[in-house]
Amino acid sequence: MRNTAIVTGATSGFGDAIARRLAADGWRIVATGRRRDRLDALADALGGPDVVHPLCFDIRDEAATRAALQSLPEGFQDISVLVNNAGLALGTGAAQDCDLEQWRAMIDTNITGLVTITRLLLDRLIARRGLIVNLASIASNWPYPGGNVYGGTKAFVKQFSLGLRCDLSAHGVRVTSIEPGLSESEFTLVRTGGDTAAYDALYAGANPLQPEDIAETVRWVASLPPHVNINSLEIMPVSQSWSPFKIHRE
Ligand code: NDP
Ligand code: 8X3
Repeated sequence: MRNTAIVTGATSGFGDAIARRLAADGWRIVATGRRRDRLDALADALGGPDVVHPLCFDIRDEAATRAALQSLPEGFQDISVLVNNAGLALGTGAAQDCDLEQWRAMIDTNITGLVTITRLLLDRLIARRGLIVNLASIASNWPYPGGNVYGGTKAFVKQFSLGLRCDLSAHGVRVTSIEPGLSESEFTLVRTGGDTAAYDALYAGANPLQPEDIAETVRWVASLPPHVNINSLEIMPVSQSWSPFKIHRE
């Protein structure tokens, strides 16, 4: 009997690669996202309904999230790994120029959606002494211009992960915050509203992380012995490092 992992945001980027990598390791996958055609294609690619169960819902919608989890067929109900990957950034502008709707969408997705599905699955994860892997970001740790609310949501994800550790350690549930840096996916197209020139410029010559790099990290975390917890893991491409503090002069 295969163990079951749920991967949110499995329609592209990290989530798609994580689902593929865990399935290759023998996991059953519950794959979530809003784009049903991509979920169905992923299921077909990974061996059909015995291996992947697609769940199409908007993670910002609590009722839809509850209904989706309640609809899981036998064989996919005993979830022992939750990969909280669904998330997004919207905009790169200074706070004073930002659209409040975009701020709300990031908070509703990256914080409220993540917290909701986590709470709804905690009993199952405790019952199976499971694992929660949360996709935070280098933006959890380092501020940058235009990062404002996105960075705030990812700092929440990291701190929520560490807080969960405190509450769940007595139940044998492991929690890991993964904090990737520059990574090539649809993330930048979503953030810029489909600006392919911005996408090309960001990644040009940078040899960024690829979704498969993050998927391999998640596979490694999931394969560790049950007494080992990776608390947080910051990952950058070699090309990315730090700059000096900036100083604004009058
Ligand atoms: P992608 O844009 O490629 O994938 C994002 C995924 O999230 C998609 O599957 C999308 O599915 C899902 N998603 C977004 N909003 C919702 C929603 N409301 N309901 C359900 N699913 C949703 O980006 P990445 O793979 O790069 O990003 C994955 C995670 O990693 C995010 O949390 C991101 O913040 C984080 N991250 C990304 C980095 C990067 O540079 N790429 C670096 C560090 C962290 P759909 O649209 O079908 O609903
Ligand atoms: C995505 C990485 O640096 O664009 O979380 O915030 S960054």
